[in-house]
Amino acid sequence: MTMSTISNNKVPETSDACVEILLGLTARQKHISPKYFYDERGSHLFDQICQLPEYYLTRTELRLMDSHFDEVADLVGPRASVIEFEAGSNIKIRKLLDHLAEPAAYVPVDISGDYLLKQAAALTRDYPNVHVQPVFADFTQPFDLPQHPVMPERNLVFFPGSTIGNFAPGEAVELLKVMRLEARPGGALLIGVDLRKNPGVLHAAYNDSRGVTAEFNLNVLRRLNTEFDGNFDLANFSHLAIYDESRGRIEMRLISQKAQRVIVAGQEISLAANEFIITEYSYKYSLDGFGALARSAGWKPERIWVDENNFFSMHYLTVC
Ligand code: AVJ
Repeated sequence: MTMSTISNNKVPETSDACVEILLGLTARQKHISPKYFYDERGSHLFDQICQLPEYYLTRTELRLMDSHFDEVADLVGPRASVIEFEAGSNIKIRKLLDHLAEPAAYVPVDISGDYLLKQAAALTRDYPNVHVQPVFADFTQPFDLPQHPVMPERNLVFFPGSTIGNFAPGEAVELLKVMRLEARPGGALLIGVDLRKNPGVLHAAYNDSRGVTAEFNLNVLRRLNTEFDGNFDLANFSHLAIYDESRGRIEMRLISQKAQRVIVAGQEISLAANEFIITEYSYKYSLDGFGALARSAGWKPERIWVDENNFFSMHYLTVC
């Protein structure tokens, strides 16, 4: 199998991760990056979240894809190279490749190697005419794209799932600029964006009645214990997601149930009773708000699809 990978891109090392985690846990407002959610157990819990009745995001986006990928395929045209930022859901990329006319290539970009390679191998098997070439890179920085045997007619950056919501608006603009750079002149972006809505709906989606989101949130402490020599007692923390309506963002918190000291990566961290660690922001946008953000990063909005409840949106944009 010819699954060589592009190696001149910058990939973070474990020691960088330790520094990042300790900086976050010693900051005035303690925080841990949401990217640490997704170890094997965390990815499994996220799959369970996607099945929850309260978590409308995945289900709604998949329905938008089923209804509108024919139209997307017409807009994209033949022989596109699909560049997926963060090798995410197998089912979404398959849906897209199934609709596009003679897709030339698929380039999943991610920092986590194992999953990337497994997924790429399965796609190579099932899509023999698509040149599957994973890239290990931190996609918040520009990276090198591989060459393909069939010259793609356009690059299509694919970023489903409203993962853009994990980035604060300023960071989101920077990421959208990297996407525009990688898409190159003539390129396009297909992105899923969760919308602002009734706070009750959002609260339920991130504080589900079965406690799966709580498990998912607490799992990050378990991961710090196993991978970064931590001694967090998970029983001493509780999950809460709050919606900040003025900022349009969900904030995931782990609340310390008592004053306690914890060791992680050789450093002692003290937490006061009720002090919390922020583990994730999930920004929600209005259609106009996201449009303005994308324009400021050099994208031209072409088409938006929304479900009947105005819960979730899928945007197709082209390089200005
Ligand atoms: C994968 C970032 C889109 O923000 O809804 C789900 C992650 N966090 N439940 C989101 C998540 C809590 C999810 N994203």
